[in-house]
Amino acid sequence: SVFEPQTDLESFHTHLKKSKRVLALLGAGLSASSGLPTFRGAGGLWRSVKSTDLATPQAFARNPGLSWQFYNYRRHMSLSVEPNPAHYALAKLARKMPGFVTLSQNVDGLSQRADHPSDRLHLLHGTLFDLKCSDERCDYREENYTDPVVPALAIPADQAQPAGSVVDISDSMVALPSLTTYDLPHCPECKRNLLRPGVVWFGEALPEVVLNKAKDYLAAPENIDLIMVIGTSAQVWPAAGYIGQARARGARVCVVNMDSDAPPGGWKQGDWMFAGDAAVLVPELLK
Ligand code: BJW
Repeated sequence: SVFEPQTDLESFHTHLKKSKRVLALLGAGLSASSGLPTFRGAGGLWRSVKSTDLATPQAFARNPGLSWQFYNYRRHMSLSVEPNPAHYALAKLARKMPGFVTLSQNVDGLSQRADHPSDRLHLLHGTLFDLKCSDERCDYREENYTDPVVPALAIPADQAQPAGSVVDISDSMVALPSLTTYDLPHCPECKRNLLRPGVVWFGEALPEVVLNKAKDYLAAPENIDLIMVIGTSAQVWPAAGYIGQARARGARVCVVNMDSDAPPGGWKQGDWMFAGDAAVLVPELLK
């Protein structure tokens, strides 16, 4: 494109200081240095299946046991790691700036654990720690941090590692116990169907309350000063579309990504690109 993004902290700090309405769009790269894998690229395979192929209603219908192994493991890993300095820096900005809103694609619960104010943390793709009935006609939902989610999904301990470590069942060379439907979590309300994780799979609608929060923020008469696009490949919709919508309301775009050629829809004058680890860069940017 005609414009090269700015890369200096100073011009970013100057703009942030003047900003009143700021959005952050978060993706898996934010939690990478906490030790959680991203979806695309290295680490995006789970037992030689693409993680994104497991994130579908079809994968759950075909093999609910494998799907639950995947999600129970992700819950365990998410609970085992800690928020990193970027999660804390974003939470701090949210406490300081009433016009700051986070739209997170992450389901790992790390922003919540960093004390991000919940009224301005909108979870576009749900969370691993909500469970709901897999039958849409049943409205059962619960918040659930039990690890393992049911005893049959307990991950074997890794004897070669420090106490508390589990074997890496994302590696297809590691044997998985075989499961029957009976072993999986069931809905206590309809007592017939399986529970499923309260995340948004491909082809499913995002939570209506969350869509409405984003829509209201973008429709407000006041301009948006800035959107920070942190650790996301911005390939998944409607999340990716918020970048263009924020631009249309006047926002400058600041991308923080390990991969320096990840411009979401090309650069415009006044944008920033900070290439590197979000856990290092975001605290510098928000200092
Ligand atoms: C670092 C780093 C470090 C690494 N520091 N950076 C319009 C056009 C085309 C298609 C569609 C469209 N509208 C809807 C669709 C269909 C579909 C879609 O978007 N498809 C595209 C892939 C083409 N969207 C949907 O189906 C959505 N539903 C919907 O729109 O409903 C209505 C409808 C349906 C069908 C048709 C039309 C309308 C739902 C999307 C749900 C996405 N769900 C998942 C799984 C959640 C559950 C789970 O966790 O298992 O969400 S998929 C997966 O991708 C997950 C993520 O939140 C999401 C985004 O991934 P993210 O976070 O960007 O991760 P990566 O791995 O892609 O990128 C990581 C980045 O970090 C990289 O750039 C690295 O470089 C960087 N990085 N380490 C900084 N240390």
